[in-house]
Amino acid sequence: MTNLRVAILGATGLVGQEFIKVLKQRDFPMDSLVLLASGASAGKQVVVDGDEIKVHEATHRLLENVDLALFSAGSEISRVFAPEAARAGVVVVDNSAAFRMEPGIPLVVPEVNPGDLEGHQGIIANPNCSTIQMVVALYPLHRVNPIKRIIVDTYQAVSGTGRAAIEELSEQAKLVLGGEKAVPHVYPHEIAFNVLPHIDVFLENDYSREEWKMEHETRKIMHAEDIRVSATCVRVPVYAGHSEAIHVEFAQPMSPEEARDILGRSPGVRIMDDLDTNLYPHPRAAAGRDEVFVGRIRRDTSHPNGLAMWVVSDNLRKGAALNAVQIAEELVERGWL
Ligand code: L14
Repeated sequence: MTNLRVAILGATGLVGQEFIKVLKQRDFPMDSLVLLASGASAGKQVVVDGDEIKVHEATHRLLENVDLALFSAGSEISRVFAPEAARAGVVVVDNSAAFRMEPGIPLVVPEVNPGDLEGHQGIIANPNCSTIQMVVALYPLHRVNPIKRIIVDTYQAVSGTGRAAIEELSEQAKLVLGGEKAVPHVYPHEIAFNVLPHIDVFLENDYSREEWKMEHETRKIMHAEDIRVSATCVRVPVYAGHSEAIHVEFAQPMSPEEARDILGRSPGVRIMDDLDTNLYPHPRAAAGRDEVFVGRIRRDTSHPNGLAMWVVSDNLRKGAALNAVQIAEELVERGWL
């Protein structure tokens, strides 16, 4: 197989930068790497392996000269560039929410539904960060004991929002420690020393769109239209790594030992669960890592068929860039790219 010409759209953003790192770390078979971004970022230099690569303004022409394009520049940009690139024969793995729920567009987590890539039409959607880590942890259990209902509460890092949010958390933390008042810009309220039950916009039914994504994307990825999901998505003053308290109701009872046994053999999962030594996942331990970490696995005392668990993963890696690159690797392996 010949090596691929790869483009990254949104190359200067947090996920864009993570794309570059992950491609390099995994030795992705590429011949060339084109970095694209908005006009505002064009001309910037990005250092890759000691080499400076110039960032170009995204155009249809530049995009159409590659085999694979990884997009993370927001839904609007994806809607402008992805369909045309796909028509020109480029395979687009899109990290935005633009196409995720569109029928016929695969929404893929390689550990769960790689077969959905078959017959793709050029656009493949990368799921939402909170959804990815949840399905990696739950799908192996669902396969042996169907899940009926999921109640999930998230604790999401500010890096999901982007660089401005990271800066806002740092600035506000300094102000608050200095006894001064912080004025919020990125979020509607202070995020330093605070938590906000608000991610993405609020919808008609009073859930947020992030909560809606966890419900609908989970069903699509797991091919489980009957699973009921209720999420509360919360922003916390953490830089990297999303955490989730998950309560699952199965068709039949499942013991914590069985769940640990299954998850211990599941791809992409790492169990961290030893209460005697205070071993459980937390964002500072998960940041920069590839795995979905699972701990605090216990019986849900509120339901005979219930389990409770705590799931943590790096939202920019498995939650975004790593999952997208794994999709591309899967396509290469199966000869679908
Ligand atoms: O990919 O953390 O749908 O504010 C949208 C919300 C990514 C994270 C998505 C956040 C998410 C983002």
